[in-house]
Amino acid sequence: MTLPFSDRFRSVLTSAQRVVAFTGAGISAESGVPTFRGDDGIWKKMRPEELASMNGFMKNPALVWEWYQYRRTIIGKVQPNAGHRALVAMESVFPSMAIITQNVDNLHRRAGSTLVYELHGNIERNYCITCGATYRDVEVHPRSRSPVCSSCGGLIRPDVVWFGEMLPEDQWEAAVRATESADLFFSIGTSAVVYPAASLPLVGKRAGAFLVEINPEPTPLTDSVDEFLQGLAGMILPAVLEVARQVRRENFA
Ligand code: BJW
Repeated sequence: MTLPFSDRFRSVLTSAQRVVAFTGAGISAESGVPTFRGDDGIWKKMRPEELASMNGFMKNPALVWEWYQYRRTIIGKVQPNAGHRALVAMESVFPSMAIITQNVDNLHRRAGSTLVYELHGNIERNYCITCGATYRDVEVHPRSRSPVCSSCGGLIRPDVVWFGEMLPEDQWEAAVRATESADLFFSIGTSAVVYPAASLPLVGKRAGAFLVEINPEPTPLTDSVDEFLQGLAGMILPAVLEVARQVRRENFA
């Protein structure tokens, strides 16, 4: 696929050393994982405050568990797609490449990316809200409210970040550090409306990064980016990889 990349973007691809890919639900859409917002998004049918908040969980843990177990089933069946794989392959061009993801689906790690910061947790982990004990697999019985902790009897919840909750400090701080030192920053498949994660692209740009957005639809970020590549991540990222390899070959030949 040949895309009309600007000369400036091609030049940044030639010289960039510190590259960050900031990803959202859109990068996993082509694997078959539903996004949150938009016409086909899961929040067209479900209310986020009931399913992705501590209040919602305390009111109806069984409903929240049903939703997460449903999503786990979907995620367990899908595979990383061409977009995830292109980001892995980019490590051969940009060895210090960092992925900052809002996704909880673990697909970047499953694809093989080396450095992945997870801002909103990981759906494969769970923890007890009372004593903090961690659990990998939990059994959810259809008639129980929620799985409970074998040490203290507290409710177990998925290890994801809900509205009104702080992001994991170590992941957030490492993500900000990578963003502030990036010379090329990609914002991929995110509606860029959920904060504080959505602040990162402009933090990167203010610190000097060339900002590229990949999305089939414009977002609140689009007017501020240096390059808007409109389309599917699974089509555009392999094209970016190809051009990066080509311009670097030409430059170092
Ligand atoms: C494709 C594609 C293809 C489709 N290729 N692209 C200002 C400052 C700070 C905080 C706030 C603030 N204003 C409001 C807040 C609070 C709140 C917030 O941001 N709310 C906004 C919605 C208004 N933020 C929080 O509460 C956060 N915590 C926090 O702020 O802590 C401090 C605090 C503590 C206490 C009190 C007050 C403050 C926590 C946010 C946690 C978000 N959690 C979720 C759920 C995670 C668990 C789970 O998965 O179940 O994270 S919400 C959901 O949204 C999920 C996502 O990671 C996140 C972002 O969604 P994303 O990835 O952008 O997906 P979509 O669906 O929105 O977009 C998909 C995009 O892909 C679209 O653009 C498509 O076009 C595109 N696309 N196919 C490329 N093939």
